[in-house]
Amino acid sequence: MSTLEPSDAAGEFSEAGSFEEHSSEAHFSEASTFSAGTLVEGLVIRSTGSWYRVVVQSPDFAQSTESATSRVIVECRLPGRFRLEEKEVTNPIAVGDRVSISITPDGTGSITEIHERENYIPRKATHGRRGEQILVANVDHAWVVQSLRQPKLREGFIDRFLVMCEAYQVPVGVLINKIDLAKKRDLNWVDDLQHLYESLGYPFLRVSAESGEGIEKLRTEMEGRTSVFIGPSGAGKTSLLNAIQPDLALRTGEVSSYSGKGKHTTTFAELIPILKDSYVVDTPGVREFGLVDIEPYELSLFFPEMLEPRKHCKFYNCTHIHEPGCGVMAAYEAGDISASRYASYLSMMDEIQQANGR
Ligand SMILES: Nc1nc2c(ncn2[C@@H]2O[C@H](COP(=O)(O)OP(=O)(O)OP(=O)(O)O)[C@@H](O)[C@H]2O)c(=O)[nH]1
Ligand SMILES: [Mg+2]
Ligand SMILES: [Zn+2]
Repeated sequence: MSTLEPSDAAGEFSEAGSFEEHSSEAHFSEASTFSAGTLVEGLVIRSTGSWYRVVVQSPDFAQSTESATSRVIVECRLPGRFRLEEKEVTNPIAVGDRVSISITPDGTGSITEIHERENYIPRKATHGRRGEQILVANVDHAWVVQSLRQPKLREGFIDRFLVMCEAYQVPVGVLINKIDLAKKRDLNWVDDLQHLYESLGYPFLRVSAESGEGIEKLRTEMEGRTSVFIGPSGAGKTSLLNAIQPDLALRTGEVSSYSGKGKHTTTFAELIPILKDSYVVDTPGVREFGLVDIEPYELSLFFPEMLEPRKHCKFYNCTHIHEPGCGVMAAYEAGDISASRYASYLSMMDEIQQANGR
């Protein structure tokens, strides 16, 4: 069982990305046996911009006993009219979307309908393009992944992502990886963080892809759900998935000892089948998670500890920074709001106000 299959051995020498290629395809049976014109529903697991990889129930499902082989992959195109309809987003269809497709004579599919999303996580468009991009749709649970060191844990990153998830109604938790690298004082810090985030209602797990600590707990959290991992490059998102299910054998990268940063090993978001009836989206590392579509006066709605104090503000449009009679500042001064969270609030407010002023 531990020996490499010939295909794995070959993969070691091929281009970047080929392991991911290999691992996702291994879960599904080969080419579809649908006849042209058939209409089916499926789940988008990968998007390259022009082609969408969609997983659908196999037509010979009845004879199949194993669930993995009851599904097939259909490579699909999106007719131009959809691209025109959704102007504000740069990608009309995202990983995680449920779609209807029509099988074409060459065995590929044409997307005919995008089903309504339960939720989604947006991010600012990359490569200097304007507007927003949908990172992933229909998420059951998101995890913000930070490594304790290499790269160093940043509370500001955690708070930004938590705010985005609150704003977009995505359940979210905090994962602190590389706990094996912890020194004594690091552990006290992590204890404080755990106390803080749990008191705000966020699940908090300390894990190590290296030593295996916490992996069983994480596995339980992921079972039966579609999860997504977000964090900086090098935090160990992909390594955690490999620890959860070693036969995924996804490509991981080194962290540069010079900069302490990762090298962007994962290059696109992909929905990966993992465990039983579960999916996970491994995303490429992001340096910072930008805020999308949040107004200055609503920012405090996405900080659970500010919900009650903000009711006591004298002004209905209080920004909780300088106004007299501010309930949030009073709570902060009384020690009921942590210094790091209030600092995150100020930094996000600054970003929103600057963006609005432009
Ligand atoms: N010591 C230690 N190293 C780890 C751990 N998890 C991951 N690493 C190392 O961190 C480096 C980066 O891991 P990746 O899994 O590629 O990180 P990533 O977050 O997927 O990075 P991107 O794909 O670039 O976003 C690799 O060298 C891993 O071996 C851990 O728990 N402990
Ligand atoms: Mg990765
Ligand atoms: Zn206020």
